[in-house]
Amino acid sequence: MQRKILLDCDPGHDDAVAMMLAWGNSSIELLGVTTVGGNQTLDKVTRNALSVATVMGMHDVPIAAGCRLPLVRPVEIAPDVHGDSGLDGVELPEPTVELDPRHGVDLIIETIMSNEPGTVTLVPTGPLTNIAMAARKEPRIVERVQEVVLMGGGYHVGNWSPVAEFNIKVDPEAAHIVFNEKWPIVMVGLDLTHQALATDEVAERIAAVPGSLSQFTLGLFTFFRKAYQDAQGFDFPPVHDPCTLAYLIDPTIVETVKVPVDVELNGSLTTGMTVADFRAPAPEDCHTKVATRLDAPRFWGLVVDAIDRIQKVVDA
Ligand SMILES: [Ca+2]
Repeated sequence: MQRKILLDCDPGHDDAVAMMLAWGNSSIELLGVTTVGGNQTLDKVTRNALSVATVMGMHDVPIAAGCRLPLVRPVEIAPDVHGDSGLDGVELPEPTVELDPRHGVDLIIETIMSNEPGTVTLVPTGPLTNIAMAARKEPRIVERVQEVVLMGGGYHVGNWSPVAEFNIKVDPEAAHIVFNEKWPIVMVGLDLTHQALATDEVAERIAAVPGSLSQFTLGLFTFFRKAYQDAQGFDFPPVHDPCTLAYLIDPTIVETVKVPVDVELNGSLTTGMTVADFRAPAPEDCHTKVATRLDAPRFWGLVVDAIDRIQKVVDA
């Protein structure tokens, strides 16, 4: 059975790969894409989403722009990691996919409310502003959502501070709202996504797929690798966001453990930290899981298959 998902993203190199996996895997039904200010400004990431949709021939999935700014804090973007466009390293085509006129938050609400309860999964891969706003605007979505599988946070390391990950750090109040609603949450954080490294071997596997989409992906990886080398001291870039989709496609690829998680708002050093409590067996009502271990070869197998499948449809 297909998993119906809404992808809420800020493309973003790894978001672009998440779009490929969401669009190019037969066990996912992509109901919509919403954008949020994050890796770059809302205008830039929205254009990037439309361009990536154009590259993939994705014309029938609504794409709507969401929130421009975090709920409380000043906006932060990540040009050191994603470049001036938010998707540097590739030639982005002029979009031929049109933007849905709705606000992203309304697209999220309308999609959840118009589908059977318990059938729509939210997949946020940017700051959680849209998801928090949707939960506040229409609280009934919380019990209708099947699961929230988000890229963000980490229980051991940070990347935007010693202990905070970018998506959570940019809008910690939104993250606090999302983690404290009682929907089932899977936190696919840095502990997991730092295992999703685009190594030379991965690049070779992608390069072996005929067509332009593999070249597009390699262009993304080349820029992303340099950025991660320069800004964060990685040999190879971690491709965070598609790990959420891998979990949904095949949960045996992403191991999880049930632990309570909350978001620090008031720390002088730790604001935006996702605090996971590993001390004891999780309480009965624990609604959060954290991702711990990735089967990287099978994860990359999914990405390669998605690129191949999309290319064949584009060529047909
Ligand atoms: Ca992202």
